[in-house]
Amino acid sequence: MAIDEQELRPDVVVHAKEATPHQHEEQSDLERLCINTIRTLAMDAVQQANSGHPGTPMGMAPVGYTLFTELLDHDPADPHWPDRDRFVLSAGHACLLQYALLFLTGYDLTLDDIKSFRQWGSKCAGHPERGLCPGVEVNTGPLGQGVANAIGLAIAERMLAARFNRPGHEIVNHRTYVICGDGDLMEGVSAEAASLAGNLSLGKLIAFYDDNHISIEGSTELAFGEQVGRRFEAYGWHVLRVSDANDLAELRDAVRTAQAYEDHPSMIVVRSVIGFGAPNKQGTPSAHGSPLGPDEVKAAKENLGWPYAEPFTVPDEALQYYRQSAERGRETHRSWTARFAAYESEHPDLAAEFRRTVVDGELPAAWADALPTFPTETPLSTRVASGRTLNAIAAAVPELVGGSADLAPSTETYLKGYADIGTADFSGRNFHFGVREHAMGSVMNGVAAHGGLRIYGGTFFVFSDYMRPAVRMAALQDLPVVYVWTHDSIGLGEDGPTHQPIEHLASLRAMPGLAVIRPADANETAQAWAVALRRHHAPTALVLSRQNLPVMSNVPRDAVSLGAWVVETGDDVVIVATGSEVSLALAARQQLDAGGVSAQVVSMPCWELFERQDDDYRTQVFPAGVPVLAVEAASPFGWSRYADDTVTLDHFGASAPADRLFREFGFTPENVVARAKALLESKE
Ligand SMILES: Cc1ncc(C[n+]2csc(CCOP(=O)(O)OP(=O)(O)O)c2C)c(N)n1
Ligand SMILES: [Mg+2]
Repeated sequence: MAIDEQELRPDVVVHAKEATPHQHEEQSDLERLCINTIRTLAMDAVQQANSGHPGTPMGMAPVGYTLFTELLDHDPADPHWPDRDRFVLSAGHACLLQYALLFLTGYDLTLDDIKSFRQWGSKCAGHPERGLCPGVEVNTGPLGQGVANAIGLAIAERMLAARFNRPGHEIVNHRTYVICGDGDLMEGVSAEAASLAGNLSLGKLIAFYDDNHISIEGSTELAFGEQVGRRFEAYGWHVLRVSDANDLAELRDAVRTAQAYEDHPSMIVVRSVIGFGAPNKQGTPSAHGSPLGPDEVKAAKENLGWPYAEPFTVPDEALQYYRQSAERGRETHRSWTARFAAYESEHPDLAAEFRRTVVDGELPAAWADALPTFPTETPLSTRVASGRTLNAIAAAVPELVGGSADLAPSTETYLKGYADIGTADFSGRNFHFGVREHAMGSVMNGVAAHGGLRIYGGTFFVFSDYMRPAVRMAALQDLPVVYVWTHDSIGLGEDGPTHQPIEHLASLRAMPGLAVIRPADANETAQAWAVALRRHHAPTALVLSRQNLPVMSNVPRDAVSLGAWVVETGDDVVIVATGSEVSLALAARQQLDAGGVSAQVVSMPCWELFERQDDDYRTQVFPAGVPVLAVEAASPFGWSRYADDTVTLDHFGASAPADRLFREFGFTPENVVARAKALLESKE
């Protein structure tokens, strides 16, 4: 049933009266009990924590119930089973919906975990956390990103299906479900990603939109009166509508229809009532994000026909039903294991490859032999060196896939000789993310969270700002994604200050868990890729030059993994630089030498990795008592950690050829020499 015009009334306002609960004929007593178990757990947990969001778990409880007991192919005993369906609660604030369902269906989560919701050490954190709570595929909470993560998960499924399935052997074949709310769909990132998903004709993805007409400040009419379903239809999604979340028959019918359409993603717009059952608060923002209060909890339980006075009551019949429902997924898992064994005997090499990439997430043996060494004769930009490295290792690392936000020719991110990922075609390796940096970052997170692929994404470094929310989520979740950020400084020249990063290095270095690598030349760049791919549980940023840089001959094999290394030794002063400024530091060293000053030049591609080195190594790089001058065409912020003075930029750039900008802003050997001498004098 396609959405029809009359059903979409932008002027609908929910009145509490309209939302008065009724005993739905469509629900059996057991179904109602099971659904109300979610609602009461959510109310009680928020009440106990005195913090949290009861409203949406209550409103969407029937959807969660149907999804977890009838739709999801999942095995609570093995949350990592590779062919499980994926579920993302993009509306992460409603996490009690997910926690209740994970506990009830038998994941390694107890009622005590739910009782300690939002407390120190609980698996039930304030928002769902991957790795902390079994069954949580991705961290959600920053609204909108979960939708894009789900799209990444669904893309990974199609890509792995294209790689591994063979006639008669469908070993990758699962769906991705996402629950999202008004806030998710107000956020641009969900629109960016949904547009991409539509363009890819990404079937096997079903989104439930919790159309409750309420967000924190009041009715969604305040800021979000559009016809969301229409918008998704325009993106190329199938849009279906369920007029009442409590109508399980309508819900099942919509899901069946959505499942049957595998040629496009589906959105089921579910009209629900936030805080359903709470007589004085349902349908209003006061049910969104604070405890209902003891009186309202009591009234809600009465209103829902809940006979148990004790908080956190889980009726035996309900628990039993939920636990039994998991048998369906367990059976699917068992049959998958048997099917995988048959696949393994017919296609042993593919099965081994599946185990290596999807199950173990390991790199192939000897892949690093494919890493190139660049000759010193020809200067090369580090972006070109990155592109050549990628292409050199592509055959050896088949799980390496990626693309760019419409900048592949500039970011050098294209894998030559490999197909594109296009409409309903997922056999290739090159993504076209479109000009959608935030979605690119979030889709990358979904692909990485799925497992089986190593993904990179590129854009200009200055637009890392547009990706940053997703970068933070990658770092928070230890996801092994690689950012290829080129045009890394005023060195990009003519495009001017809008395109010239200044504060980006400093701000990204401040992000826990992210390794920011700014290689000085082509050989450091090849090593940077090796470091990035070996980081199986953390994101890496490669910050690369547009302009050509001299290629060094003496880069040791561990130059990048150590974070910093001594390019030339010296006694009087250390000049530490990164990226394009390393060659500048070397030129300054020569002039200082002629003037009788002995300078040590340090290339410091990665602060984060240097911080892990022992004191011995650190004092080789920065000998005690020797003054340090840092040279970097970026903000000085942070350099006081290592340096006594800096040649840096504490203002924006300008539009001009790069050479002129470097001269105007003091990035010349002469100025570095003068500043080094001044530093030495100040220390005398
Ligand atoms: C990016 C982002 N901005 C703001 C918030 C804070 N926030 C949490 S829930 C919410 C309202 C969401 O409304 P909706 O999705 O309709 O959820 P409902 O009130 O229906 O549960 C806001 C603004 C957030 N979590 N993420
Ligand atoms: Mg809402």
